[in-house]
Amino acid sequence: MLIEVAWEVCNQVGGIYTVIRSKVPSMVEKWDNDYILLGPYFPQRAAVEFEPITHDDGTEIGRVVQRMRSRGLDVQYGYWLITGKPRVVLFGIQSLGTGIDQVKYGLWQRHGISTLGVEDLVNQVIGFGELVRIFLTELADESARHVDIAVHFHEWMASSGLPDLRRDNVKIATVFTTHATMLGRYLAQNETGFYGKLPFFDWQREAKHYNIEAQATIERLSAQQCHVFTTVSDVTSRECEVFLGRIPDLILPNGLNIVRFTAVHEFQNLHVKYKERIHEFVMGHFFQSYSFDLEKTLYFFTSGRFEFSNKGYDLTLEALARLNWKMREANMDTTVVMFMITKQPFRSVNPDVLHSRALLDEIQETCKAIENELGNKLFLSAAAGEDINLPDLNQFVDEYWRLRLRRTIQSFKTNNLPPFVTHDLVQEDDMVRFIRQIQLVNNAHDRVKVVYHPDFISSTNPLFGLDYGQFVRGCHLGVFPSYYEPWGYTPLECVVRGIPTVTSDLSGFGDFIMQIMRDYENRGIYVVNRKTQTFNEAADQLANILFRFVRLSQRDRITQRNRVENIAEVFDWTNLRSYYDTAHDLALKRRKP
Ligand code: G6P
Ligand code: 1S3
Repeated sequence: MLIEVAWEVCNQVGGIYTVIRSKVPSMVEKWDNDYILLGPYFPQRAAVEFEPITHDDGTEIGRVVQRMRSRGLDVQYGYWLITGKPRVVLFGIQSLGTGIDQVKYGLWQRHGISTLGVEDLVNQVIGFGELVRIFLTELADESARHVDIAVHFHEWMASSGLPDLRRDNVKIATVFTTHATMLGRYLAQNETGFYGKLPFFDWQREAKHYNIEAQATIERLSAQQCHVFTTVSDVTSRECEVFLGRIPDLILPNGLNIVRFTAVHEFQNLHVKYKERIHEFVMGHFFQSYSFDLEKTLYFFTSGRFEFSNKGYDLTLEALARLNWKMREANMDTTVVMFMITKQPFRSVNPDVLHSRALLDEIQETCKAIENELGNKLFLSAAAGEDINLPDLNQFVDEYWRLRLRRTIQSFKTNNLPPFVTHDLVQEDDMVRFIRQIQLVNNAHDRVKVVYHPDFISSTNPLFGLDYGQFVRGCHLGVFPSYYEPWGYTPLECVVRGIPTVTSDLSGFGDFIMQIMRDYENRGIYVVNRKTQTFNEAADQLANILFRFVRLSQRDRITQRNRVENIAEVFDWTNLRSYYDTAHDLALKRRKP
């Protein structure tokens, strides 16, 4: 039996949700009913994704759930309503009550994990870890005589019970995967020259400094005490050695559940369809101040959590400023619109942005009304044979519609520059400051325009009305030259939709591509060298990549989209699951040599 444990089971927070969820169909194919997942129980979130099993299903899982419930613990058992529909057990953390203090005392006494004054999330994680521990101990007892159990823990947020499970010699084989190290995340963001200094960091001192001792210790003990320790890329493996004191046994690259169209032109058609929707936004946003040729406009984007330098937003903006200069020098009439998509606190969408969008819709409706009226009257006139030459079309349009169109156009036009932020931010942030500093503020003469959208894209969004996948399809290039990125799903999400992408050799994905493919650049995956180049050199390299891209002909772009989409299959879980299989086999062997 295989059990995967993660904080993001039925609870989307970030990248691990994508790993677990997209992998389920492939896991169920191998393990069938012998596969279950354990996660935390948050009623509101689970309401959408979870269906309880209400009858006694006669399984050992069902029996363990019943036993825990009879002890007053909140344990939910049912199906996760996603493709593959696996069985899941979710734990209501609150049901431990004040018992949590005893658990924390035990962690300190037995393992030296100090949880004094930690943030609430750490308390929740410890509660979850304890319920997982109880469950696995009971399950191992229940099935001791006839089933081998492998348990795969994802991240420290799932594994605070692991040290006790090993101490008590519970009969399970354990795999622990870290998807980033806590210290790596903090230090990469705050220490210049992080990678050069890496071998010299003292994990304990740094953990204390950033006030993450509990998290870092749980992570370190989990890595050291599991049977098989893994991470998602070679890049992160190097950090593990320093911060966690163990070199990972295996690297488990991330994949997706890839569904490809039978006919190649289908995804190309989708690109055109969703590009039209982005055109509509761009017209509403920019054309009130000035216009440009949409046939010669390219859409670039970046997206991710707001870790300004970790995600390479600084490098992207710097390279865009250089691209702008290059395009102006070369007298190009192409326009690049760059969308910076992330999540930052905001009050609302900027009312001016909403207003201009609404006015554009009004212009469109008025034009449609005129088109209808004109078409009908012209048809009547032609059928009556009133004039065999094309008559003066103006006579067919009512004075009312002419005036209405003129008024709407007048109120649409403004002398202000199009704003480079779409929302009213609670606080000015690094992105805004950087954009101002490099002066990419949407001047008419700039060839590169910037739209900073501090909210993730969703279909209910009033500005685009597209979901994230559709938005990606409508763009021409994804730009993700990260400085700290254990794996990085965003470039992969471009590849599977046939959209070329930029990544970096410091991201797990970029590093992996360089290992498995020679002509990746020719296939539409550009890798910026951030390992050995300075910020300035990397910005130059990226600007050159972008400049080459904007000079491709449409025909070349179409070919490149076909090529990049062809790579998608490599990242299908049906191919990458084998890395997980190896980890589970190895853990079972190590437990029972
Ligand atoms: C797809 C469509 C073509 C269209 C092209 C636009 O390939 O099948 O009909 O011309 O996209 O490509 P572009 O890179 O200019 O958005
Ligand atoms: C982590 O999520 P993040 O964006 O905080 O895990 C992801 C899944 O393995 C990985 O893609 C990403 O690089 C990590 O950073």
